[in-house]
Amino acid sequence: MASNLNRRTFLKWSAAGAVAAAMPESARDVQMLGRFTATPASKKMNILMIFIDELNTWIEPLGGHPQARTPNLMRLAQMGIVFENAYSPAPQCNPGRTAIMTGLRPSSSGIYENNVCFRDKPDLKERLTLPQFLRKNGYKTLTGGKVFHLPQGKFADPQSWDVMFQQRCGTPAPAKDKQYAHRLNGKFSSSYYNSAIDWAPLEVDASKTEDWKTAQLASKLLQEKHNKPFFLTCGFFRPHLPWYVPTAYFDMHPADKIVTPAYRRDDLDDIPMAGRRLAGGSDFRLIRDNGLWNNAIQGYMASVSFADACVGQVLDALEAGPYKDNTIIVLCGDHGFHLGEKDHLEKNTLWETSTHTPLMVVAPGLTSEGSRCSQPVSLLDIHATLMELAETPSRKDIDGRSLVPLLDNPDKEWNYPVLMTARYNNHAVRDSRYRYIRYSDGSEELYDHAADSNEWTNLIPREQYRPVKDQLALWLPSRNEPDFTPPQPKKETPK
Ligand SMILES: [Ca+2]
Repeated sequence: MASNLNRRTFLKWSAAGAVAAAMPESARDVQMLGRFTATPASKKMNILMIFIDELNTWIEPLGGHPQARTPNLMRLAQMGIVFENAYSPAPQCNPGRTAIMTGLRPSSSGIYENNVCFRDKPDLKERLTLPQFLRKNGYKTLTGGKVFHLPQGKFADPQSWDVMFQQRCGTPAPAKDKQYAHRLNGKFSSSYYNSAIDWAPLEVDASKTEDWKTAQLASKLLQEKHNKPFFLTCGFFRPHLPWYVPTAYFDMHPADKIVTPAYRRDDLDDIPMAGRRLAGGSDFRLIRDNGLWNNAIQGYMASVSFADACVGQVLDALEAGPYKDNTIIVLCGDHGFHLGEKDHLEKNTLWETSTHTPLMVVAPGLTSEGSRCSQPVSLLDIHATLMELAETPSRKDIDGRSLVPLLDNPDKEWNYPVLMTARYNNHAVRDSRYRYIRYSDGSEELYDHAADSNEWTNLIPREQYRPVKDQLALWLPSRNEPDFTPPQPKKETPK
């Protein structure tokens, strides 16, 4: 949709922009922070932000799986920039999303788990989230589906939003007799997995699902008149487990033709116990040993294609509506997902597959159509990026850095390795070549993606890699905020 726009069209939104565009590259960098300060609120860009839960790189724009069918994500990729190496600040929903929205990585906030709401932590009770900060600076904020950890209740952070247009997400479960056709429930490693690990085609129309309704409601809002610039977020729950989506999406991925990812039976032999513990039980082996690997992948890929169709509706509405030329689009996952790699079916780990996730941005006039950036970046950076694009005052109390220089020039030198955290004091540092992991007990992993994109060989025992490791270790956080445990409900004492 930005087809006829160019960088200067974006810059016209600010008075400083006209000056900046005429400057040499280096001077423009200096100017960058100041260039968005002069636009009145009524002329600011709108922002549409789309989250897709547990979306790994198995999408057409990232080529993580050769059979991915995601035409709408491809279409979005062609409209702007694809970050080929974007990573989650934390490989779980709540800590990852809390980090993006509060601007604080887990080691700064103390939010490491799914069952803790950051508002319950005294020092974060009044923390300004990204939508709240945008609101203070002239934006109307709207949300639907899963954006924070849950779409309703305190986890949805009602104080962040002017409008909560959809407080449900996902798809319905099929009839009881269609559930758990794999006959493995009861055998997985936790009650959560026994309930959640399932896949089945749904014999219901897509419009009857909550994710589809989220897309429809967002689409409607994109057609309406708003008296302020908007920050509209919508979050699709699929491809999060369980993989229940309409039959048509299963039919797009026949199980008997599925290509399974690269796998080594002895892959975990060189991984420290702390790494295996983060991965949890042997749930993947149960699936593989029962001949169900292809079927599980079919469920995941069908769910990804379904989420893609939801995104397509929203893009259609934006393009057909009044905001197509003045709306920034950000689309991201929240973390990655293993489907057999490293004997794992889930996320939670500090490996590439758990943390690598899509990030695409369309900033009309700033990003170039079909551009790609290979620099490693964090989803945490979205916070500072959107503040800059929304021309808010800068904020010193956030982690992450604005990606605006990369939106402008994807080839720009960018020497900022990305930090990822899984539970207290377990971290990974990823630069453009290596991944270094250090667990809280001091055990380590190191992988060279130039030679080993599957992370099969832990290089830590090889002395010649010590300088690489030492260099990456400099990026580990100096502060590890203690793990926040929420206040427990008071037990009733017997009378
Ligand atoms: Ca290995």
